[in-house]
Formats: sequence, structure tokens, C-alpha cells
Amino acid sequence: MKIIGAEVIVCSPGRNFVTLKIECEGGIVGWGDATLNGRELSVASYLRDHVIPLLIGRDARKIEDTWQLLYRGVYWRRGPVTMAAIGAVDIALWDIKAKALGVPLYQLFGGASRDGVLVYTHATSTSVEGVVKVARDLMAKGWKAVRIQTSVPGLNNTYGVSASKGAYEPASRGTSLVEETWDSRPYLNWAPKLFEGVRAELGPDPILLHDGHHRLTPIEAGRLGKALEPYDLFWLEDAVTGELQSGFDVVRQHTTTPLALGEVFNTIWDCQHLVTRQSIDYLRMTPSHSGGLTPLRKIAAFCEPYQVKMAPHGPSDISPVALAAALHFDLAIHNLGIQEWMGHHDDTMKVFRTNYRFADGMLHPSDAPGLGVTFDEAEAAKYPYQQAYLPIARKLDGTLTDW
Ligand code: KDG
Ligand code: MG
Repeated sequence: MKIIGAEVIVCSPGRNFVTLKIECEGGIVGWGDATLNGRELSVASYLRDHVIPLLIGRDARKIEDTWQLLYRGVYWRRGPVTMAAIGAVDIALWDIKAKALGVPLYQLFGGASRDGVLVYTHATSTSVEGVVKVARDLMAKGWKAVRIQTSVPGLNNTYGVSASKGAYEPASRGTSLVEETWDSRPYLNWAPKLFEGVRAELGPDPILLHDGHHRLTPIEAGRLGKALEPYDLFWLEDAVTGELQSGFDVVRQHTTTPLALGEVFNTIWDCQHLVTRQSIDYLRMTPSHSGGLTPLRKIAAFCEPYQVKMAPHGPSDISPVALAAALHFDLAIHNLGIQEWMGHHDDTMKVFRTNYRFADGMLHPSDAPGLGVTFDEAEAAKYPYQQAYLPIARKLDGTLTDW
């Protein structure tokens, strides 16, 4: 089953996506997601200029060997651009293999370990009352798990809250960077009040999560985790930047609130210390940004004896192709925590035709052969790439800080 063609398609149906199409002898086509929010064209070039020429003529069935060629066979390893490019190839090859065998991908990973994949989505608002209303509406639609984010009194604009009405979407089109403000003091005073208010209204049952988005110091994060303990969070995510791995040992000394990390990680080396020291509870790595399903399955196996659970990142900048890849992975592995599913813009869903289905707070990837997602190239052509950037954050005195 030789690879006879591969193409990178960059489109912007609601937001930018980089999609890889691999074609084999016999006509089977596989799809991969190479989207890297705000740096899309660098991955497109990596694939077009350096990877695709190596793929043509290779046996599409040799997934492990192709992964090793693109990772180990390149002296300059790792990093988000490289690993997003390798991830797209790997996902597309798994799609091809499962289609060739006529089975949904999860069957090649040992079959389903559960009936469906528990998913969480985002509730955001400017106030406690507002976020409670959004969460109630979601729960009425079947959601069992909701991430809670609001504005912070005293700060102009904050991560996770829309400046305009509608779903939160961090990237903005054009070249003028959106600036958010940050100060840990008002946030640390606000977050416990937020969760006190939300639990008082929603009661003990809903699964609640919160994302700190890398902004606290370890001791601040320890204080926050401790203050949130009475409100039974499923997790506190990205309390401290993931680069400071020993910082999580400090956080752990101060709180029993479960900790999640890893959406910006690319390889097993990014999580090795955190997992072996058991200083996190959930690992947020996702197939597209982590070099694909081949390494992510190994990472899940590495986490299993340490009781660290996988909880793949699933924002709107992960395309439906990578979301479907994550769902097949989630359904099959033993140590699944939860899957994020932020949802996609209506225009995105006109380009990516999906089969995954939602019921009772869970997603199922579908029983269609392969990933179960097709990409409509004619529709994609209607949405050309538009330059877009993620926001930046500054402290109240103007110092640039982590977004
Ligand atoms: O591109 C950046 C987003 O993927 C990120 O801000 C979303 O933190 C995020 C999350 O948990 O979904
Ligand atoms: Mg996050």
C-alpha cells in the first residue's frame, strides 16, 4: 500500500486549520490535523517542504517505522512545529490502516474499554450568576462536566471569557495583538468566591473544572488549590507553567485539589518527571500536538502504573480530525480521565464532516471505518487562510507575562 500523494490544505472556516491528506495506491485517503494556533504556516511548510517528499513511495502500513523516521531519523527533534507535523502524518496513517481493514480505529487499539468518553465543555461569563446560567443550560442538554471561567473583578479582560457575545475563541484575526491583563492577587481572592457561588447554586453533583492557564507561581497555585478544596474540583489545570516541573512538587505539598497539565507538551520527555514523581493527576497531551497516536499510546501506558490519567486537550483549535483521533484513543485506553470538547464553529463543521455522537455527557467516536471524519475540499476552498494570533497578557504595570 504505497503512498502516492500527500497535500497540505490550510483553510479558515471560523478559524484556521492545517489539514494533511495522504493518498495511497488503491484510492484510500487518510486525514491528519497539523493545526498549531497562531503558527499555522510554519507547520504547513515543515510538512510540504521537508516531510511529504519523504513520504511518497513509502508503505502506508509501516506506521511505527515512519514515526521513527520522522522523529529519530531527524537530528533536530521535538518542539511544537515538528511534533504537530509528525502528529498529522501519524493520525492520517492510522486512519488509512483502519479504513483498509474496514474497522473503526479504536478496534486496532484493543477495542473499547468503556461505553463512551466522558467529555467536558466550557461555561464562561462575566459573573457568577451568568456562569451558573450557562452551566445549567449545558446540563439540561446532557453535559455532566463543565469548565467554569469568569471575568475577575479588578482585571479588564481575562483568559477564557469572550469580549463579545458568543463562544470563547482566543485567537483573533489580523495582526493587532489582543492584550489581556493579569494580577494574581485579585484572581486568588476571586476564584474561591466564584466556586463557592457556583456550588451553592448547582449543588454537589456536577463535575466542575477550572483552568489557571499557566499564570501563578507555585506557592500561589498551592494557596489556590487549598482554597478550592471545599468545592470539589475535578481538576485545577495549568496552575503553573509546565516548564517549571519542580513547581508542581511545591503545589502538591499544599493541596489535595487534583492537578492537570500538559496541553503544550510535545513528547514523553516533557512529562517524565511529573509522572514518575506523581506530581500531576491528569495529563492533557493530545494526538496532534504530541506527534500522533503512536507516541501518545506509549505515554498513556507509561502513565498507567503511576495512576496518572489521560485527559486530551480539545479546544476549537484542535480540528475535528484530531478530536476524532483522541476519541478513538480515549475509548480504548484503560487510564482515561476525561476529554475536553469545546465544540467548533458552524463553518468548521461544514468543512469537516463528522460521525461522532454525543449522549448523556459522553461522546462516541462512531463505528465508521477509520477516524470517521471526512474533509470537504471544495467547501474548504471557500475559506482561505487568514492571519490570526493568540492574545498576550501584561501585568498591571505593563510587564509581559504568560498568557
Ligand atoms: O490555542 C490555545 C488554546 O488551545 C488554549 O488556550 C485552550 O487552555 C485551553 C484549554 O484548556 O482548552
Ligand atoms: Mg487549558
